[in-house]
Amino acid sequence: MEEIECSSWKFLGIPDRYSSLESSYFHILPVPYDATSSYVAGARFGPRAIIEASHQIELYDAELAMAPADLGIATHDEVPVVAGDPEGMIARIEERVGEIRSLGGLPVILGGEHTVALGSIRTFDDSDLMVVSLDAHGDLRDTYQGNRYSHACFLRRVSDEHECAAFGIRSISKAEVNFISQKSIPVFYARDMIGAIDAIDLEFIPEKIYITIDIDVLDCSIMPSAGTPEPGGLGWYDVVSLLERIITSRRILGFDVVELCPQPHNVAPDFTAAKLVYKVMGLIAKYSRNREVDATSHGQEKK
Ligand SMILES: [Mn+2]
Repeated sequence: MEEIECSSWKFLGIPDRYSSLESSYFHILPVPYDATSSYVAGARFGPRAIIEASHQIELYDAELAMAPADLGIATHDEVPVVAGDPEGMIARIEERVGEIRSLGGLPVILGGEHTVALGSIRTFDDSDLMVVSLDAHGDLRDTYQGNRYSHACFLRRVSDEHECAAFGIRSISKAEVNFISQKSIPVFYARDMIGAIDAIDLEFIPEKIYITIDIDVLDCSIMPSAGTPEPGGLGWYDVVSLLERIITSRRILGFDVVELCPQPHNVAPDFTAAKLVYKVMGLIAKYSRNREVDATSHGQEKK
């Protein structure tokens, strides 16, 4: 077996020829930010835990019969955290994601609390974009603890600008339920999804999407390392099947995995989060329309 140098600050620890900024398709942006956590703090340690755990992932994905790493995965430096200024933090993330997009790369954000996804989503002004959220919580409050940019308001701020849909919900306030019926936001409750992923009608999802995954969409038995763990969540294969159906034949403009809050004596959830990141890359590589569109755009503006 070929001896490869392993970089501790790279997703998968892959060698330079598979991880250069110029040639990689996927671009990991770690954002260690968790200013507004309301229960367990520590999502700031999420990106590092995911990158560390990723070194144990088998590069070949036997289910997909390919190695997604062949497309190249660059890992960028962490976004430095601005304390006490959520909007300033969102602006920094937006700038860094803009840089990734100008390289022609697909942004992959590692949180951090869910608010970090706003900085990524804000780089897209496409009116036909839908933001697809996987999350135990509604995150549709207008404000939370006096903050419009709390993690609990994430999807509400997205809904100010884009169409959105939410999957895996099992904790939501009455006011949020009223809001979703008022705005006709498609919401799928975890209880109705488990064991029935293939029966969900996903025709309403347009071609262009951004996917945001709060790790607590997974059940707390396999994902205890969440900032706000909830019982009754989806299993690994539920989430993978759902993502495969969402990604197939669509264009994914970017995605994020957020809210991993690592525990010192249980690395399994860190590995699960890392493997989910790699699985989404594989599903995009195999089933999305991304590569077809990228291949025909020949350096023209990619939007
Ligand atoms: Mn959540």
